[in-house]
Amino acid sequence: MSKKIQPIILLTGFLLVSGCNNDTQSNEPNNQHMMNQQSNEGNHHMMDDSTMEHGHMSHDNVVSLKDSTGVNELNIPPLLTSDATDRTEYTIKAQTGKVDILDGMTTETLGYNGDLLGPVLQFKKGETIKINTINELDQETTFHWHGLEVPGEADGGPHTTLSPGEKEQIEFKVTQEAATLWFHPHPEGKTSEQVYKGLAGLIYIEDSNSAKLEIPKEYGKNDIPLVFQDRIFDEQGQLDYKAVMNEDGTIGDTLLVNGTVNPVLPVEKEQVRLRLLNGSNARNFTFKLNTGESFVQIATDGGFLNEPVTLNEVTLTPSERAEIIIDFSQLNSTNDLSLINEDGSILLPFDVSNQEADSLKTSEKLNDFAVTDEEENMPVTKNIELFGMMEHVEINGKKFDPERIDFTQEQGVTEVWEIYNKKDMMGGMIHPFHIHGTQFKIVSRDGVEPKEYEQGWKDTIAIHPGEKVKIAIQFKHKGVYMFHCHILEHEDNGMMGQIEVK
Ligand SMILES: [Cu+2]
Repeated sequence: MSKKIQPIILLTGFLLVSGCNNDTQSNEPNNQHMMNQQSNEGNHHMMDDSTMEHGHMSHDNVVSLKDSTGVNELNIPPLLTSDATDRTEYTIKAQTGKVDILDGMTTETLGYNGDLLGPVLQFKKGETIKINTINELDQETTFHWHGLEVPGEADGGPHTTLSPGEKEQIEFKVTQEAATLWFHPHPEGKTSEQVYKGLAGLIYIEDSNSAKLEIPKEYGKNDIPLVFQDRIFDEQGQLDYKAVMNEDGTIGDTLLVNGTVNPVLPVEKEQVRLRLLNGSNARNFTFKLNTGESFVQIATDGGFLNEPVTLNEVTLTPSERAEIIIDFSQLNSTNDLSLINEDGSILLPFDVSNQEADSLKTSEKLNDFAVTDEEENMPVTKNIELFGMMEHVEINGKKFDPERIDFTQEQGVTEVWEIYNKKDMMGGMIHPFHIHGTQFKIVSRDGVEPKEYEQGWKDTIAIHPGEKVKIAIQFKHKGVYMFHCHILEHEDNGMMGQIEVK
């Protein structure tokens, strides 16, 4: 956690005179400040008005990603099977690795049960799961199950670190509905670097509803896991986090999808389900087809939407998920088709075969989700104010203190929280706000009912500068849980608090 002196902000001329923090910034040419066309000095002095207007390290004008050339077939992570045939027991090891990500270069990485990223864990609702977590790194780590409704002691927050060489078995029952969740480390002040170097994996929950729905389900064929992460490789092909780290969120120019650079996804002319995870430290993605054609979204972070929602684009801030279905049999042309980002950069080209696959009709009714009248009319009982920039980020005027409990809530009791992203004099930035150990409902954004594609279970929500969002939230289990900004550098800089559920 940063113990830096707060900057004295002089309004006249927007001069920032600070500590001056340049000791924490690298002069490497591929530093994000340079990529934003700001000199290292310029970041603190004489920023032009347009930069100021959109908020310091604005995420609106970050460096574009290099287009995927589509030369490498997308890596599909293995599904992790149980260690035992008579029970659901798994082993997950955090370890170091070496991968030839770039041509002719070997990158030092971190991974779960492998060199980079992790396998996909598949749980069924109702199962009791045992996971043997093993830390084979030379540093502390934790195993956090993002979006999973588990007791605080199994959640893998910063209080439950494993030292190098340490093992721990955790156990929990899966009580929530079908969803695409993920897991990653959460050690205090070290999350950004460990995720950046490759520690992340997906969790699928299936239930009786997902089993009966007509949706694409063939893993790796028409049900595709997609972990999007932007990175900066140095000239030796390494992920030198300390050299490129940005206090306001580390943004890269090179996209990895499931750890693959320049990926291409082969598909047949059929409906294909893409399970999108924004696994970046800080970059927001707006996914769309380069033809502008539509697709349907079927799921949010924590479950299915009530019905497929037709969209032309879907935006995900760090750690948010969405499941979408693209019907490749219905598109006008399948030549040069790709998933692109808002600025047009090619994220994932599709190699569409001429083969027509069996056509499937997506179920029109997917789920039974609702914000009740009672929840809509409940008074706000917890207020969260997000504020700040760089290392001076805070929640309700405070930085994270592992010894301080910020809120308490009773197990199984729904409350309405209001989360406010307070603008700073430079406009502020979007903070993706995440709460551990539960899924919540969005009641309103600035008093207005959320859009159809947000009417589903969420564990992370993008809060825009100046926006006030109400959520209805309850915890099924007891324990201490984190709530924090999921720009990982903001989290590491203390934009995090704790709630104790009793
Ligand atoms: Cu933030």
